[in-house]
Amino acid sequence: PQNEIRLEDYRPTDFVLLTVDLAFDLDPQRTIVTSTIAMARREGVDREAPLTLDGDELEFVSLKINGVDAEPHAVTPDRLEIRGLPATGEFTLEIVTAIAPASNTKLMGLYSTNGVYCTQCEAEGFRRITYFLDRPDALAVYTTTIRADAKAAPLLLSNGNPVDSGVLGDGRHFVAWNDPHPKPSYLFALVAGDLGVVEDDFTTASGRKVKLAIYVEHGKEERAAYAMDALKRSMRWDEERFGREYDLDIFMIVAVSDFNMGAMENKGLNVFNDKYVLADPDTATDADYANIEAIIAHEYFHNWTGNRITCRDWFQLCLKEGLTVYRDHEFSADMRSRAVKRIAEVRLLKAHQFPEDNGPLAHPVRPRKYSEINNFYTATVYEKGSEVVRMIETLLGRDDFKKGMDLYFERHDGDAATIEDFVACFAEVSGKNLDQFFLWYEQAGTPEITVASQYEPSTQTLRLELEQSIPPTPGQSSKQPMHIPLRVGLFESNGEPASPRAIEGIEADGDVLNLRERTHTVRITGVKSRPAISVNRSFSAPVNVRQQQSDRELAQLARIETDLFSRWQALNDLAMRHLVSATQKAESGEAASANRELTDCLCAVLADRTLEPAFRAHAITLPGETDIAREIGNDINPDAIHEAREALVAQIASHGRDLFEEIAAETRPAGDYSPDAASAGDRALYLACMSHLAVASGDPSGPLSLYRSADNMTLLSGALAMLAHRFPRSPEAEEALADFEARYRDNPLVIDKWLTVQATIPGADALSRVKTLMDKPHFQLSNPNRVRSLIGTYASGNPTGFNRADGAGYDFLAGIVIDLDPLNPQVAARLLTAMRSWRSLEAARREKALDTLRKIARVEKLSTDVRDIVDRMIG
Ligand code: BAL
Ligand code: ZN
Repeated sequence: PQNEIRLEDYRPTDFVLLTVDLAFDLDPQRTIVTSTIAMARREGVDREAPLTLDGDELEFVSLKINGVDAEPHAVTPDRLEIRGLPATGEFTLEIVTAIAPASNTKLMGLYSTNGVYCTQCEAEGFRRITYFLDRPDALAVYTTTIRADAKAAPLLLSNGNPVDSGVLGDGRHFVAWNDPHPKPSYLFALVAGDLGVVEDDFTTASGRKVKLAIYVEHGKEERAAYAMDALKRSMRWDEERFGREYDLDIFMIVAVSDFNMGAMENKGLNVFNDKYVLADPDTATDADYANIEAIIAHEYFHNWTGNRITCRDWFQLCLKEGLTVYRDHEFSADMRSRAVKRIAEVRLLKAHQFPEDNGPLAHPVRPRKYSEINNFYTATVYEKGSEVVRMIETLLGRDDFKKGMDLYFERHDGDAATIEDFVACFAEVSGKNLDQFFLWYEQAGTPEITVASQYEPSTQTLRLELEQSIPPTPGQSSKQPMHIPLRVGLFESNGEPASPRAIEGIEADGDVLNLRERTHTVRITGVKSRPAISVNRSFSAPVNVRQQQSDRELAQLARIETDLFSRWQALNDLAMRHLVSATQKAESGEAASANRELTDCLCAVLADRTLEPAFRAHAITLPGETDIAREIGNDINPDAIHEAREALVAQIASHGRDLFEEIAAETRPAGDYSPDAASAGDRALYLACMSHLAVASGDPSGPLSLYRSADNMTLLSGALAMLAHRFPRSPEAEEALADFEARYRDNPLVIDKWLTVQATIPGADALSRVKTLMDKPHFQLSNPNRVRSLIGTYASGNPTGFNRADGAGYDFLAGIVIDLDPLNPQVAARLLTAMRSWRSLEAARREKALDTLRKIARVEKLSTDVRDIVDRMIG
């Protein structure tokens, strides 16, 4: 593979950075960057060793060494090599480069978006600004001076605290910033432009007053109120839960409309995709509010997990990402319902990470090699990385976990650390050996645990045979057994939790069984009746469980489990089982049979008013078509899955019709909109009922009147989706789609919802719809949000529409990827990952998908991003 970088090749830099002074003379076409770096040769390094700095598409202007003009030994847009530097002591380089923010379509480095200059430097964007040691272990204190036209850019922001400002000639002005905390270049940020601001303040636990500012386009200030509230709650929570205080005088967030990622945690100056800042009831759904809360928290939490303690190298990405996702999950669980949050997390993990782990792009949570680091900002590094941290908490218990985190913060503050450093803190405070556990970072693939059970009434003994296996993944054909913390619950025939006398054959800690061997035979005594067995409670480990269980046993668990997550899991398993067999029937042309056990069970949960509405909404939401495909595993026919799922939805809708009427009446929203979790749960349940009622009646007038009367975006977009998906091309659907477009044509973020709803209408027609929408003025290939909303959701959220039997969906995606690649390779590569499960399709589609991938691979000038993905996918 092209330019493969390997973990084992890591070595420290030959030169160390001391301070970095940056001066920007901003101009859209030709910005001049003067970088003055104080540095020194590292002790013990060969006195002749050259200094090689990274660049990317840079124009070199000049070099000075210790203030004297100098010539580089070699210079290209991608690299600057300097020889003859002093053998000992400090020296200064002054490097001048020229860049063109207005023509930077890759949105990496310094670019302009809607008239605002902004930067994105993670992972390797800083080298698109100036030649540098652009790697996470090269830390320095930065001072940044920004000079710009005062009218075009009244606002000049960078990391740290403002230290100077003034007026220059020619209508220009300047602001200087100093960031006292040493940081790597990927955390550098600059923003300049004319923006509105919302200001507030926060007093830290030790009594320091911090200024808070959120910058948005003029006129959108009111839509930043929820983000500000979420920020203050995040700051307080990190103090209370982890003892982490903020460390600068000012914390700033800037919302921009062209952004490759969701957001970026630059020190003191977070830059956000505006989708994750702007919200009001008229334009944002409950899901948008929840995402804003989570992402504001995530970026803020990076201030400690990522910024104060950063990564030694990019292989350690999960050190900051997995841990920070774990922290934002815990924050949301504390702000909302813990069980419902866990269900949503696991749904997301299974929808995104499990397929990644089971396909050609599978990689360990800490990869050992990469050729393009942009392609490793994955569900595995983030979501599985978070699950691994959660397992450490499960193994240690909350107190020791907290002690381990305290030690990590204390010992590594200011460091560029490794996963070994992190795990060692937990081993040390708990005295536990985590060597085998470390395999979670090193072995890819979702472990599978099979559970067989036998109950002997005469001895009141339950025997469990537990076996773990981890499927082969690219580059890892055989795996070692892992240390898996598996929570197991037993429920006696009277529905009460069993209280076993003893557990033998495995190390048990409360309800956690510590699997360490390939197989364990476990004897549990003192179980008075044949129990229902609940495995992987609260999803204690990111594994697949294969268990011999009757429908009756699952239905019983769905009624009696005390762990709410596991109640949902039991229901989901029951539904999944039916859906898999119904898909097989659909493939062979058999009609779907009714499943009373399942529909009764779902209705019982729906009717249980002691359960929170958000949980009941999850409970009656069947596994998605992609989930069913994952469960089936191979020879997937998406049309058969769709048919089977639709048949079950119809059965549930008609069986539960009266109940849906009743619950819809109880949860019908009244009063002013509030984004709190309880109100959102009511709306989720109400919409689920309305959707089933629309199916039961076959009549679009219900969703249309909901659409017409909706006074917030959650209900409005919910009704729009019901109309478009359930009654495509009906006059009612057309009316609502036209109305929505007319109402929100000036609000691109809301138009994104309109694009998504149409891109995900099931069936082969989706492709022509998507093509038509691409010609609308709303769509721009240069804007990542538009591309993801229309093409991304078509390719990854519309299994029947995208996996057309004629392969036209794949060819369409390939065309877009090839067109987009020269403009924005990062987004192009991400789009292509929608095809990562191509090998599990049935033979005809598989052939077509492979043809398409080969077509892309034959394109000569592909970016490293797309080349890496396509090569790994073909394998
Ligand atoms: N560091 C990239 C964006 C995020 O994960 O917060
Ligand atoms: Zn992050």
